[in-house]
Amino acid sequence: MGGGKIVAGIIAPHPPHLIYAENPPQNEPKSEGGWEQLRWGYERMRESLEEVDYDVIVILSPHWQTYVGTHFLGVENFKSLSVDPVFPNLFRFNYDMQVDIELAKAIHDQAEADGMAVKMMENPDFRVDYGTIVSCHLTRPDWDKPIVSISSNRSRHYYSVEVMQEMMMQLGESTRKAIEASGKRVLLIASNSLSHRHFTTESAIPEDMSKEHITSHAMHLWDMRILDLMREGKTQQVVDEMPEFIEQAISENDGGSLTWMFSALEMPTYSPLMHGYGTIIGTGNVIMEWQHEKKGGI
Ligand code: 2X7
Ligand code: FE2
Repeated sequence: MGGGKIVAGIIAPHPPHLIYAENPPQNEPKSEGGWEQLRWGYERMRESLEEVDYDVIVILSPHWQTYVGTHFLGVENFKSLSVDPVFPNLFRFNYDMQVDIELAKAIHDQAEADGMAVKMMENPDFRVDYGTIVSCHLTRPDWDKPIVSISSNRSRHYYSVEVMQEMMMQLGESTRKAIEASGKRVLLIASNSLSHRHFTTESAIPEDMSKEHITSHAMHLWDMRILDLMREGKTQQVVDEMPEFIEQAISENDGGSLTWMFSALEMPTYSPLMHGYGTIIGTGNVIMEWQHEKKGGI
């Protein structure tokens, strides 16, 4: 077919606190708000994405962890209750999502042809990870677009950050080739926090913002360094510095989502839109958009 396109790529972090604070009807626990800077950032990003025409969302979440290969959701509809294992007091979310199996299979097949170990996940009772659910909800609360959900192969843990990066660079290329061949217009989501050192105790009122701050100055400096590099269009340098960032800031990019997205976007050198930055239980989170089609990307 051909003519498919990645129209935009975003970093959309997934702490369940953001859903809790937003009080959507799907989530059982109710809050008094909180984490407004990040939620306003998401609001700005949703406004910006209203101008982007896309058919499907393709997302990679570090909370769907697979150790043998990269997996793809392969059932048309998933509907269940997602309970966060660490924060059941904040996140008990009724989800109902459609999967674009055709595109999922196309990326799977392309990655396989390119030498990767892959698998379609065809168990209808599979519980979708909360990273995928939170990022998709906050990006598109109407749930009116199908998604392709890609697992995070934990090659970082089995091997090293360097092996993870090589695999994600390949997966990004395979993703791009399959999208181009599909004829579809695609929004990519890298679902992750930046620095990822978090508090180990919860305050009496989880949304008490007088208790929210970055865990340390060192984490702040790391987040600002990576943010500045991305804003300057130095995505290759971000990838080059990733091993140190992951080692020193326990970055959630160890799941590969950012490297995968940059590779799929062909290492963009233009400036992304900065929609917001904020901390959640001490971790650093940014909401950022690469306006790929507008900037002349494929
Ligand atoms: O998954 C997360 C996260 N990445 C950061 C902070 C808090 C909770 O969940
Ligand atoms: Fe996370």
